[in-house]
Amino acid sequence: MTTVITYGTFDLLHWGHIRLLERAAAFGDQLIVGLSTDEFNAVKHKEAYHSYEHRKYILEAIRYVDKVIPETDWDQKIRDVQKYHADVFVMGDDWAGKFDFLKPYCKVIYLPRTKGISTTKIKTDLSEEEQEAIVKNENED
Ligand code: C2G
Repeated sequence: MTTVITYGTFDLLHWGHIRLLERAAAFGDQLIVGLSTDEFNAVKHKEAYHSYEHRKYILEAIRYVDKVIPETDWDQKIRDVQKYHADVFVMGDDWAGKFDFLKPYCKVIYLPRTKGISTTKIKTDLSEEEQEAIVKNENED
């Protein structure tokens, strides 16, 4: 049994996230996702739209995901790799090199990040569309 582990916020789930999970799962028989808690997101200077419970509910519905565990701090990865006997650690390459300290414990793989989509882009695009609608309505009034 080859176990893969990855971590993230996975807010406003999009196809870039799914591609990461799909590719990560392909490295083994089971995929564990360390999901950032709302409190840890604050540490990462991120504020998720969906709560931890809802992001967990969504991830658990994905065929590539076998288990979701809370990510509460930067220092839990070695403990998690040992606790869950993870053989492979996978992250998008926006994190390339940042988790090489795991190499003595498991295989470390950074996958190319999916271009053209991000949670930030979704929020920005929707905000701009809303602004354009407001301006259009004002011009029509
Ligand atoms: N990702 C991707 N392509 C995108 C967007 C995200 O491959 N277009 C990947 C990221 O590289 C990451 C995973 O999807 O591996 C989750 O992304 P985020 O939810 O943004 O995770 P992040 O905030 O980077 O948290 O301890 C690690 C951190 O918790 C990672």
